[in-house]
Amino acid sequence: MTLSPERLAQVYRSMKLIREFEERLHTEIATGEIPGFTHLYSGQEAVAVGVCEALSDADYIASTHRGHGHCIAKGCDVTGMMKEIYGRADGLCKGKGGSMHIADFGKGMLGANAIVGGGPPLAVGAAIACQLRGAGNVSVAFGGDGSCNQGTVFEAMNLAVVLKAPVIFVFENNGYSEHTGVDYAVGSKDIAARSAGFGMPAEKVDGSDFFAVHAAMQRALQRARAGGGPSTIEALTTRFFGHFEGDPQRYRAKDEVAQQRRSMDCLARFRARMEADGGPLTAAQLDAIDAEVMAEIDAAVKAAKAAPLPPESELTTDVYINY
Ligand SMILES: Cc1ncc(C[n+]2csc(CCOP(=O)(O)OP(=O)(O)O)c2C)c(N)n1
Ligand SMILES: [Mg+2]
Repeated sequence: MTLSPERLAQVYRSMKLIREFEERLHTEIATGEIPGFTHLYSGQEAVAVGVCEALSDADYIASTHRGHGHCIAKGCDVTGMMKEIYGRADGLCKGKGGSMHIADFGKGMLGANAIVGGGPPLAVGAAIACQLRGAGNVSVAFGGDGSCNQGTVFEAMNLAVVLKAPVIFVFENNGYSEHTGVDYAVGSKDIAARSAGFGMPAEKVDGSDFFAVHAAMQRALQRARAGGGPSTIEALTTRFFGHFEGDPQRYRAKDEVAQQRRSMDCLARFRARMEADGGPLTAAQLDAIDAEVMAEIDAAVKAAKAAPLPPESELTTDVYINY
């Protein structure tokens, strides 16, 4: 175990925050109070947290349409995010972005992105900026299994290899692109091997195991920070909800999710690992973190519901950035 007890507690806290954020949103969305479209990240927490644990605010991530987990793992303020999703004036993006466009440049979070395969070119651009600044910072491109079929992603991977850009491509293979299974949609059936074809190291990890993701990320990070160029991590994972909120999920077996909640729950697996290793975190410590997180999410929802909507006078501002 290379992480201190304090950092392990932070890891568990981040994964639990993501889970409760999403589980609570699932309930709140059903009330009809939240505008827009939402894609929940529950089930994939170990990927976001395993990847972001060793990143600083000066390292960048480019996210996807399923971005809440990436934001939380990168340190975005949970209340600011909740307000953003509720479309409130003091949300992280003034309530104008919503679930699919949360960004926080101060935290190196370049934005969720409704364009599948839109993140990798941005992440490569950010990586080139890191390379030019020469401070050893890196950039991460998150994408789903569906994104690996996009031309933008191919071009981004090739350019990263050619320029030895300090970027890590993280493909979260949750088995589906919308309602289409990965076995049907990905010709080679092997995303990591496809990345390797571009000339970079690529490994496949168990995305429900924080420690496996973290170890792979350490290898990729060392390489990128040392000027060795890009790497790919394919994390095998699952989503506990539908593609979007409201998806009836008729393309999944009846008991598929229930079974995966039993066998692929990264929080349960983290707890089991602590128990098997005899610590360093006890069950009581983890329970205390759970209680803190529940209170934090509850407060975030209350604050979001009470916050003002943007005034009409702000309707046409922030359309273009002001430098
Ligand atoms: C360029 C583009 N094509 C199609 C879509 C419609 N779309 C939105 S999400 C999605 C599936 C993405 O699947 P995947 O990359 O596996 O991510 P997941 O939803 O599983 O997290 C698609 C096809 C889009 N948003 N952008
Ligand atoms: Mg997918």
